[in-house]
Amino acid sequence: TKESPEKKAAGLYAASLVKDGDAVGLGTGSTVAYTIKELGRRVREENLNIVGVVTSYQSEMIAIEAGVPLTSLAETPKLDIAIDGADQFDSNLFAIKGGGAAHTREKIVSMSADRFVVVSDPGKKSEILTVAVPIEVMPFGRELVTKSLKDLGGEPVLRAAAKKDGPVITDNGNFVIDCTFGEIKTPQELAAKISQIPGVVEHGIFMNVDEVVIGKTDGTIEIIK
Ligand code: DER
Repeated sequence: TKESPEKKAAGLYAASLVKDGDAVGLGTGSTVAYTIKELGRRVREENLNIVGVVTSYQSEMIAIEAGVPLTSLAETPKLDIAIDGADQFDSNLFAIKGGGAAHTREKIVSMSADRFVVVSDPGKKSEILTVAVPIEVMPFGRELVTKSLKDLGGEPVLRAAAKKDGPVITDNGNFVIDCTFGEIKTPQELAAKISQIPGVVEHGIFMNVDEVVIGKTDGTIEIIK
């Protein structure tokens, strides 16, 4: 993928927040990939002593390639910091995640951490959340979830795979439905309603973001807390 100075600036800055001895949640996507690679460099060159918990096959492959020592939530249930990207965030730091279909493990990891930092770029900042909400769904419940989302005023679309015939299958063996709701003025209310639908594994509305690091094209960063 081509270099993005904004994503790189945010990713590198977030890696600098990691301290010796930390257990780190390693998110998924192209922005946090910069963070994971930088942590690998710090492990190699600065002898940084950390362990990471990955959130997808993608982050696992990048972390192994970068040389970040890995652990599991079973061995390390309490993390010091989790770092991840997002698809959009609003003025209250509510975020929509799941563009990479990894949001279920991302939410588990981010909720296991004392501090959750989102690495982003200016294009993802929005006064009000408007992008489609990714929802991981048990295939057995797809039809019921689709109908229930329509009853909530959503427009659900089963996520088709790009290089595979048929739907995207997540790392957990499930489908993803992307559901637009127009302007999401009360994300917490919508989150509660979606969570109650039988067959929903997890939705991509995140309400636990502690800070957002926005990278700029000139390599500087802006922090929103
Ligand atoms: O799937 C996710 O939530 C990812 O964090 C993702 O959507 C952000 O990806 P990006 O950093 O490649 O934009």
